[in-house]
Amino acid sequence: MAATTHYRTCPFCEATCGLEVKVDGDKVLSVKGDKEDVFSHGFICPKGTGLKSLQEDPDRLTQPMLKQPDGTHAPVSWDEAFAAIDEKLMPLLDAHGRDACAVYLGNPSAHSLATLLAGRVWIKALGSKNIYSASTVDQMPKQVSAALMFGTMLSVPIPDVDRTDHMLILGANPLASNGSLMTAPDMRGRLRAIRERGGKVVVIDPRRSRTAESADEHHFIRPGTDAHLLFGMVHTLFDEGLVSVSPRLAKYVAGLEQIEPLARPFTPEAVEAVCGVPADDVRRMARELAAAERGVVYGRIGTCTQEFGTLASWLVDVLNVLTGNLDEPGGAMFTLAAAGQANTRGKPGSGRGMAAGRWKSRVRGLPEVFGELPVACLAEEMDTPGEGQVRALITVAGNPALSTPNSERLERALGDLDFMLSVDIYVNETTRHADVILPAPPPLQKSQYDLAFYQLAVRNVAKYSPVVIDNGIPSEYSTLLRLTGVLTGQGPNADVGAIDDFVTQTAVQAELANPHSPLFGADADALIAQLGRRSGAERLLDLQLRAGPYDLTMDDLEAAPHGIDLGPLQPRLPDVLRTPSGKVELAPEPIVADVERLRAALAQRANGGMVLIGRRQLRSNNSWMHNLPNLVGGTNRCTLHVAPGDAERIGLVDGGTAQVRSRAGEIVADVEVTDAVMEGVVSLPHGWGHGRSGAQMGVAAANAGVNSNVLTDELAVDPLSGNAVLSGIPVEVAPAENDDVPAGQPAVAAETA
Ligand SMILES: Nc1nc2c(c(=O)[nH]1)N[C@H]1C(S)=C(S)[C@@H](COP(=O)(O)OP(=O)(O)OC[C@H]3O[C@@H](n4cnc5c(=O)[nH]c(N)nc54)[C@H](O)[C@@H]3O)O[C@H]1N2
Ligand SMILES: Nc1nc2c(c(=O)[nH]1)N[C@H]1C(S)=C(S)[C@@H](COP(=O)(O)OP(=O)(O)OC[C@H]3O[C@@H](n4cnc5c(=O)[nH]c(N)nc54)[C@H](O)[C@@H]3O)O[C@H]1N2
Ligand code: SF4
Ligand SMILES: [Mo]
Repeated sequence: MAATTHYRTCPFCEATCGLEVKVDGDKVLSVKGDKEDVFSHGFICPKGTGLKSLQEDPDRLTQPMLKQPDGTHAPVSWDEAFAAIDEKLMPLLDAHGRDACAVYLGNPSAHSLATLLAGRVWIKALGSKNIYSASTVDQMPKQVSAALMFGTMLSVPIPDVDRTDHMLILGANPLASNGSLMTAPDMRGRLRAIRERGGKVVVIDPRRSRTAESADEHHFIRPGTDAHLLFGMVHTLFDEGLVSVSPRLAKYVAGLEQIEPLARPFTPEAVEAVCGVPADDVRRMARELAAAERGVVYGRIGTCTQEFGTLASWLVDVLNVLTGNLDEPGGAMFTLAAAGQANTRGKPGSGRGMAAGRWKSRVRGLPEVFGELPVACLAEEMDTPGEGQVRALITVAGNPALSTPNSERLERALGDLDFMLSVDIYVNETTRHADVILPAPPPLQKSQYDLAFYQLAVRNVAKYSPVVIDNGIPSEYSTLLRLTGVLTGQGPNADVGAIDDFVTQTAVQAELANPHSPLFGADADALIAQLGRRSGAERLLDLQLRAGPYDLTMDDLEAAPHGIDLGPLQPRLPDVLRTPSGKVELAPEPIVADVERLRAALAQRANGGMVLIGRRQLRSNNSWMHNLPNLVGGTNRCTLHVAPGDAERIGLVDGGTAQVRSRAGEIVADVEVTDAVMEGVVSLPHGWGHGRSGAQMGVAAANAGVNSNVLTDELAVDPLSGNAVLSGIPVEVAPAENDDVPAGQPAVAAETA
């Protein structure tokens, strides 16, 4: 066979880089950046080549796995696997009701067209209130603040990095993560360009991260206190007469008058005592932001996975409004995606607003948000007996055994389930508990369109990548539709094509009946005929494109393998809004009510105790890329970063080990002494802790590390979003007592990951 060249989007992170992939049959010859990609222009990070190693990974599943009586997993046919699901799951649902089966959707499911589009179908067919996802260990606070302020959960204002002169970054390290809630390939180049055009980049982080290192200015902050700092800046703007909301913006904003009184107690001096940023710097940062012609504040996971996550997420956009930077070029803008965006659907300019609190979790009574419950509640829903107890679990592309708080409790509960099904690519820490594991195709064996991340991009772009290598693993779309067949009582061998036709017809009917759709009133049969030869996820995407704000179809995307550039972000107010008032709600009632908690915390001074934070590593991807030999090792190791002063005080040495204990658990970690982390804070990356019995990931087991989520506390959540607090966990740190614990390798030159 001859080598062929294919262009496709990398699915591993939010940056959506274009890759050039050369294959010969099913052998991958090379993976490079696609120089002609309209968005990434050839940029690629070290993980991009993981596409090849993942394709070749002998541990990756290619067949369904069935748990045997002795607890091991053995390969079976698809028919046998679905027969087992039908036989075990359906009687359980009949006996205990639909809520007895919980769902957990992991991060890669947000990167997959197939799982996103099928998700609406099979989860509805299951009909459970116990829906969980990685969102509540991630960005849920931002979704809550965005929905309350602008009306939908993905109406997140995106930094217009390519036109800004001043960028204040809190709790994000895009030089390692490659950007999040800000889809932008090559953040290093984009941040450098800000400085080259005379602008300024300021980073707020308890660690001197890669991004902090390359910025103009970096301030350490005590973990979990960003909302205090941001309120101190808001206070300064009012105090010094620096609020400048343009007349255009003022027309669309409600609640402005409530902000000044809310900010009053948060004087720069008062917040300094809590967050550790000097009052003069707080004032200066506020003045510089206000003075910038085009400035933007951007907060990411460090501002979300904390005690005041929703407040901090809200204050980021309050500052963007008060400095006149919302919806302005170079400020924080709303992306206009080609497909699937809720804020382009329905009547422009107003809507139903945020949905939350329609039901509560059984044990702790935490409210549902956007149809899901906090994953911090999942273990207790499984291990607390009584009416409504969760007895079964379906995971799709998730590894909650490593990624969610108090994971030891969760793992115990997983072991006690009556039934568990996973759709995944590995037998790992989570799926080893599953009765049935259905394999998902690896990236080169599936098509891609980033339905979610093109809604959060710094430019308007659209790109579709077809399957490169077809090795016969069914797409997750058809696997999950086959599961729908089981869940709707059609048995294990339902006609997936018929379910797919039904799904498409239902979607077409809904579109034609929507008076605000460009397809309103069209003829259903004619439209279905136009959707033509495609089926499955592609056909649904074609429909969404036709119903979207650009004149695009799947044919257009297929004809543009390097993507379609739809231009820089444009002002979208007021049409983007879906709040009931038709305004930007600057002071939403639930958030205002939570400010009192933040004010009370002004009295809390640091008590001298240590707190734990995480960090992301350039060559990792949460928990699941540690089996790729070209990525693990070297600086990509699981080490506890400790500041030199703390190490000396506690008696820790570089290359030694430390015992770290929290309310939830205890671990022993290899120590790396580095002044990149502030005093009083230790940092451990998440996603490690491999090598568990029953898992089948040889390379990961040899580079096991320890699981930071043994230490995080499932009882600590941000009340408005239910998001887990993963940053600022109180811990006790001591030299490891026991010398048989494997000691750390000699520290490599301290990587500021
Ligand atoms: N302490 C701490 N914990 C954290 C974080 C933190 O910063 N600190 N970060 C949190 C964040 S932001 C996130 S998003 C979560 C992630 O939490 P999860 O999504 O639960 O975890 P991942 O490690 O992303 O695991 C992804 C799973 O999907 C599988 N997989 C990979 N590709 C595919 C595919 O194409 N199809 C299918 N079906 N499966 C696939 C992998 O084998 C793995 O089992 O972790 C969170 N946990
Ligand atoms: N290489 C790589 N890329 C990834 C991932 C990965 O695992 N590896 N994961 C992907 C996922 S799922 C996500 S969600 C994104 C996340 O993308 P980012 O939000 O950019 O995530 P991080 O790189 O963890 O950066 C968070 C920063 O917040 C800091 N921080 C911790 N606590 C606080 C705090 O209280 N206040 C402030 N101001 N800062 C704090 C940490 O020190 C860290 O530097 O990355 C994605 N990209
Ligand atoms: S930055 Fe993200 S999308 Fe780009 S190559 Fe790296 S992992 Fe893939
Ligand atoms: Mo994430």
